[in-house]
Amino acid sequence: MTTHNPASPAAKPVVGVVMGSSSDWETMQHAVQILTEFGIAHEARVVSAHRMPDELFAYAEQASGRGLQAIIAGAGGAAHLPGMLAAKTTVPVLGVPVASKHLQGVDSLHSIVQMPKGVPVATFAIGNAGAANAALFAVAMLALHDKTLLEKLQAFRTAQTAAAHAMTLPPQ
Ligand code: RP5
Repeated sequence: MTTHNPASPAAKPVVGVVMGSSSDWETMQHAVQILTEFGIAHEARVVSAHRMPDELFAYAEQASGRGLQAIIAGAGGAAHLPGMLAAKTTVPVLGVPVASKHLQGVDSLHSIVQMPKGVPVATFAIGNAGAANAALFAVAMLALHDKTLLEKLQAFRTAQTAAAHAMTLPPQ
């Protein structure tokens, strides 16, 4: 298990970042970067749906009691991790489709987004943007009850808008 608690080493994680393989880290690190930037206590670990199903169930079953308020779950290919977590917990699950070698993540996207009615997974874009946006979404959820965090999120948006205003194109 890898934990990252920027707020304080003793802080209990409020967001869990899980992924099906260490090969997903290249994508999922973009979620962790955002959580770190916003000072959200979090943890990151590999929980493979197919290779360690018992740990997947245990993680989901313990999530609420451990204080997790969101789980960001990334997986590729037959990406069952987010859906199976959602089946076992009411903690909101944010799914990130990781790009796969043969089908470029369209398989991952379809696996995650096509949940049956009654067991939702909030599904984000394939790849790095999806991982970052899942984390930003978790920040927005937490900011509903945290004024300081809301101000940070608003400042992030303001800076992003300023950066877009400052964009230039090569001479035509
Ligand atoms: C999925 O299979 C993982 O989420 C990963 O995206 C994909 C490939 O895993 P590795 O073979 O790289 O471990 O379970």
